Order: sequence, then C-alpha cells, then structure tokens
Amino acid sequence: MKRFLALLATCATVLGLTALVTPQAAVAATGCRVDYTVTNTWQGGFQAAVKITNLGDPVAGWKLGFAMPDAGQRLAQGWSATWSQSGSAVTATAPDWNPALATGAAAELGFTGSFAGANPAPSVFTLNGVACMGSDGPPPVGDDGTPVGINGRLHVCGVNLCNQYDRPVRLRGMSTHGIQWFSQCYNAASMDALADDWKADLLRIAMYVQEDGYETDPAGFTDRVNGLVDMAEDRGMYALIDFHTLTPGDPNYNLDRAKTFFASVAARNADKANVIYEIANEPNGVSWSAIKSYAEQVIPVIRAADPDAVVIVGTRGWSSLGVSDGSGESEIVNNPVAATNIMYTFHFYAASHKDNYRAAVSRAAAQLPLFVTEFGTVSATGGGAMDRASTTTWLDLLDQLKISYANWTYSDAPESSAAFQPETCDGTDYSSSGVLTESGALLKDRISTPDHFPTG
Ligand code: IDC
Repeated sequence: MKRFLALLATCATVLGLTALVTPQAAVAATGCRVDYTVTNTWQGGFQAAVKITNLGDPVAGWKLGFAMPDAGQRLAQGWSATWSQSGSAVTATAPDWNPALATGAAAELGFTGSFAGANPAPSVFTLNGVACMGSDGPPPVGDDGTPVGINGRLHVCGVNLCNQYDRPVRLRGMSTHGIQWFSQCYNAASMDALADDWKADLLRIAMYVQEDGYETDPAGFTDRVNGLVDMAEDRGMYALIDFHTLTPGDPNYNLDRAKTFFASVAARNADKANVIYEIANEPNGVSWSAIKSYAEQVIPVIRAADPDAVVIVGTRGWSSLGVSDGSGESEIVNNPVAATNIMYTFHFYAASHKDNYRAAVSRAAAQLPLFVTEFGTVSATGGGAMDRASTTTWLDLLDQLKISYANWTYSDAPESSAAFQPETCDGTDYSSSGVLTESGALLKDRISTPDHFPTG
C-alpha cells in the first residue's frame, strides 16, 4: 500500500498534479524518534536496546529500518519485533500481537549482534520508510515561544499546513482592512496587542490593488507591505501578503501588476520564515480555468525568488470554492493548479453563508489544502448584525478540520465586521472591552486560546 501510494504520488508529480492529494496521504503526518543504546558488549559481540517513539499520526503497523555502519556488524537475535538483515540493511517489523503505535507511544525492542572491527551506532533510522528526525534532526528555528519561533517555516503536507517538525498546524489571526484607508490601525502598539493580548499567530496584510490601492503607487504600497511583514516578524507572527483583488473580479486584469509585485516582495522576503503569499483575494465573474491560468503564471515568479514559501490561490465565486457561482470544489479537485506547496482560499461571511457552504468545506477539506484567509462574523457586505450562532458553528468546524483563518478586520472601520469601535485606532488600547466591538470581542476570545502547536 505504501509503495502504491508512493507510485501514485510519482505519477501525480509527472502529470503536474501534486496539488491533488489523496485523502489517505492527507492525514498521515509522520515523525519519529529512535533511541539506540548499546547495553552490553563482550568479545566480538554486543547487545543493543532500540526505542521507537511515534511523533506523527497513529500507525496501524510499523517497520523500523536502519543500516549497520560497519561491514562486520551482524544481527544475531532480536526480540519484540521480527528482525532481519540483508547486506547492511536491518529491518524490524512490528509483532503481530502489538502492531499499532499511537501518537507519542513508544515500542521498545532490542537485539544481540556480532562485530568484527569497530561497533559504531547506526545514525539514520526510518519508520515506515520515513526518516526519524526526532532526536538528531535540525534544531528548531529560534524557539522563543512565539508562533514563528515554535513552528518555523511552514509547508503544505497533504491537506494540512505543517510546521518544521512536519506536524499539522492551524494558524488563527486577523486581517487588516485596506491598508490604503486604515494605516492608523497598524502601528507598534496595535501589533503588540495583536501578538501579546490577542495571541494571534497571523497578520493578513490586505493590499487592495484597485480602489486607491497598489495601482496608484506600486513602490509605496510594496514598501508598506514589507514594513508590516517586518512588524509581524518582530513579534513572531506569520504575515499573509494578500494581493487584494476584488473589482474587477478577473485576476488576469492585474496579471502584470501581480508579477511585478510578487517578484519584488518574494525577493525581499525570501529568507524570512514568516511569509505566506495570497495571490488573488476574491476572483469573481470568472471561470476556474482563468484563475488557474493566472496562478500558473504568478506562482513561478514567486518560486523563482522564494522557492519554499506557501502560496494560496483564490477560488471562483469570491473565493467560495465556486459555491456562490453554483459550482463547487470538484472543478478544482479535477483540475488543480500545477504547482506544489499551495493551498486554496475559502472565504465566508457567517450571516450570509451557512450550511451548504459548510458542507462544501467539509467535503473539500478531505481533498484540498484549504486556508480561510478572510471571513466575517456578519453579512457579506461587511455590515449588518453579527451572527454569533453561525460564526461559532463555522469556527468549531474550522477547529475540527485544522483549517487556518484570518478575520476581517483588525480595524476601526465604521462597520460591524471591524474589531474596534470607530475612531479608536488613534488611541493606544487595542484589547480592552472599551474599544472592542461585539465581533472583536468574540474573535479575541477565540484567537487567544492556547495553540498547543505540536513539536518533537
Ligand atoms: C469591504 C469593506 C468595506 C469596503 C468594501 C469595498 O469591509 O469597508 O467599502 O470592501 O472595498 C469581501 C472582500 C472585502 C470586503 C468584505 C466585506 O474581500 O474587501 O470588504 N468582503 O464586504 N469579500 C466578501 C466580503
């Protein structure tokens, strides 16, 4: 089965279909640690204890592999597994009576062997074919307890976002409003509050292209985005660079601008661990194939400068996975963007988008890596009454599916989607009940709970 999946993955790569993931591959987060100890040595012989700790998802069965470093080292007899040696390669397969290994669980086995000259310890171990990085992998990227410090550079693994330990993570944070209008809301005090009081993992930087945005001053807006990336980085938060196309809805209208903008921000930020690129906010009135074509022209520009960063692709019908256009996720599943390390955007406004949208997300989440880069607790206009029940149902669903999200908006816009009361961004308080709206209070409650990011 393992080989079959690997083969499938190879075919998918050849066909340029790596974004299309199988549900099986999707859920298998891997990770392991092996502790190898020589417990006894005698003339030409030795005994070793091997402890395997599963740091990934539960496995129904396991096979440990390692190579004897010296040609004279031979396995004699093993226990608590079925042992064999072929050339230098040693394998130990889980015993029938105890084949499974839960997350965090350990299997303890051992063997006796002989050696001729030296008796060095093996250095690389695999569990079900995947190298165990737990004890001797690269040290974490400056773990200072912040989201970026703990998780480091992110990548897409199956349908999830994974951290530097290859474990699935989910980020929760806030989106700016249009930075052309609300720059007063993005300063050292508001960013401190977002990181320290809100305990956000993520700042989405909404850079409108039209509506007095990027097109009016490309260099100026590029600088402002970079400045916000740095402010997020300084506080250990991820920064989602949102190329906020909205009207017109066809992202190809802005294709040249997108290439210029992303070439610049990707080159400038390539060494940072905290940057994620969102290439088209909300395509609308445009087919999936046109969006896919746009993505397949912009992604290579980003990759050329910053090969490792996650890129998020907008979807049809205002990033509704097509649902708002009477379509759905299958048009993406059947015709995914030919690129790796990408996710797809889903947006919702809780008072407008309910069960049929939730059903689409539940289905799609088994097949596509999704990121809710924007959602509102209110209606799709950004105003109207907050729908607490629908918002709670949505956020519970995203929690359950481990889908990352950013809320619209961390601003004092005079509309109910804003987190702050009008004209409060000119003060220094971005956290207390005195400045928060009903939506802001709900979001701060949800976002500030502990992340429990997996490490190991
Ligand atoms: C809204 C803002 C509003 C602004 C309008 C037009 O809240 O102040 O006047 O855009 O620029 C989206 C968009 C987002 C919208 C938001 C609410 O991504 O730009 O912001 N929304 O309408 N998609 C669905 C809803």
